[in-house]
Amino acid sequence: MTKKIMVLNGPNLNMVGIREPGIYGSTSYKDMIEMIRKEAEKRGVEADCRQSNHEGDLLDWMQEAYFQKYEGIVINPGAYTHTSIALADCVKAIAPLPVVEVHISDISKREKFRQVSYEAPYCKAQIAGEGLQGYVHAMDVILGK
Ligand code: CA2
Repeated sequence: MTKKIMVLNGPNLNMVGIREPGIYGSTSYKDMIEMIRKEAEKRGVEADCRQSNHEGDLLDWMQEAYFQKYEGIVINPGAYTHTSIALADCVKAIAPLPVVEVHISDISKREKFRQVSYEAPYCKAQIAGEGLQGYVHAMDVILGK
């Protein structure tokens, strides 16, 4: 059976490419997902890509990845990065399943509130500022490449 990586996107990430192209680029969410799926395929894995504006969905899906024995999780939690202790607890709870946090923009160079990540301390890595390639880089981290 093909190995699976779960690729999660949090609130508003379905809007990339539509607004704020200076920060998030001009590629649509649909095209971004297509690129991630193709890159996963090249690596012999399936990217199971999901997006939600609801925190609980992200928690349910992370737990699902754990129980269904995915290879790992790539997650851009969007603004929940900076607010959610529940997401941080979840990353901790599903250890040792590798979770890699991705941000399209370089959050270290943005507003102070974006420089805080509650889950990053429990993640295998945090990748920020690499644009959409950050998702591919994150899959490689999970695959040990
Ligand atoms: O840089 C990232 O990937 C972020 O996770 C994106 C989040 C933001 O809240 C984080 O601080 C950094 C925002 C998601 C996209 O929001 C949009 C807002 C307007 C137009 C298009 C997207």
